[in-house]
Amino acid sequence: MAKYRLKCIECGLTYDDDRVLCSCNGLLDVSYLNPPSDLRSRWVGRRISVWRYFELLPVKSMSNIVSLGEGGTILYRCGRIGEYFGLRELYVKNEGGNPTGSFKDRGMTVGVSKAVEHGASAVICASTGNTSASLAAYAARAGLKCFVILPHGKVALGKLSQAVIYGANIISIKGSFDEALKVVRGMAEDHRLYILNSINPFRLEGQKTTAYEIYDQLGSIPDVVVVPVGNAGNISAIFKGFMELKQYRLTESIPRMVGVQAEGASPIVNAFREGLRHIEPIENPETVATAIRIGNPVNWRRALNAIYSSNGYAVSVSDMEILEAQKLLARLEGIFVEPASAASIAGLRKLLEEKVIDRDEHIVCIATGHGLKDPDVVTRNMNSTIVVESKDASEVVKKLLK
Ligand code: AN7
Repeated sequence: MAKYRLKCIECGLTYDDDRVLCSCNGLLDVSYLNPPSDLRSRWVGRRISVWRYFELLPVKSMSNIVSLGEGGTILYRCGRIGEYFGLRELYVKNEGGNPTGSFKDRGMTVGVSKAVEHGASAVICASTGNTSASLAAYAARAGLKCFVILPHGKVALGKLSQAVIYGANIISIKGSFDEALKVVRGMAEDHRLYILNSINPFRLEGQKTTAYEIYDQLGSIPDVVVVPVGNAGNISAIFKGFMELKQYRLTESIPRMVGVQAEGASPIVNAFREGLRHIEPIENPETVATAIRIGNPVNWRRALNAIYSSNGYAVSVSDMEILEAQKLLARLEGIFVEPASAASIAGLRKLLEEKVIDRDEHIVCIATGHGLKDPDVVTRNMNSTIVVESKDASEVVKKLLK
């Protein structure tokens, strides 16, 4: 690991010792002071995964790593869905291939390793579902107590069952994710509780490896990367990854970063449309994509910076467009993602209409979570079972082919 420093994105104060938040309560960025100059030759011998990039991750010793084998997810070239949208080079990075089925594992392997380094005995998060599933698994792996605070009735079944089976202590609050996060931030003032929401700078360090992997898998930098946005940590982390590749002279360009939000939960898109440098939180966010049902994203400042400074864009999509894209990706490519992930695919049509992308560009959509996370949304919205009374084969065939 290279030595690093933490710097507050609000007041600019720097720290050489580890902490989660600045004394002003601002979020902290990690920057490396002396990364080795032979990064590429160190990486080539290791398989593609989060820890391939150990030199640019803030964990002090490899022996501190808490891992379930995260990262190294497949970057699919999607010719059929590309053709459907009229795009020549469309790729989907399937983060559902991670150990607990979402990109959150990239951040948790680093974040929980840091919790162990700090000697924490309990970890805590608020979550729309995937963060809690991931934290619960990594806490179990590390032997740490885990508390997750969830918005009551708004977490998809697959995610909830993961938190239960991994042994997390589950607290359900009658409120939104944004309210749950506020509670958790208050609770984390007790230093026995180590917070692993995306206010934690070390988690974002793990998530930036998505950018490194895309570069390694494509052998080049794509023109555009499309990311579903909720609390806005992931788009910020991926942008940081690309910026570091450029900073360390591994690449020359960065992609345009495009954020996609659900119409009922789109504070970042609203700010972008108005050309603003700040967001207006949304009081009662609502969308079928419960993972991104977030009205007051904590990483809004970083996300707007990623979008503006990469010459990127932001669009919102309706619930119907999300469900349609989820079905398309499954039926044209055999890739089953949860609704929040399908938002990045749903956004493509608008990006073409608004002439943000053109058909010859290399586009990468991030599919953030596995479809089995939220089975209800599929069975609720698609009635495709044919019920047959008869057990006679020829009767069944007759019914099918009628
Ligand atoms: C599948 O689990 O916020 O913009 O608490 O689960 O980094 O928040 C989940 C977010 C996209 C948005 N896709 O990422 C949580 C949580 C899926 C997600 C997002 C989430 P961010």
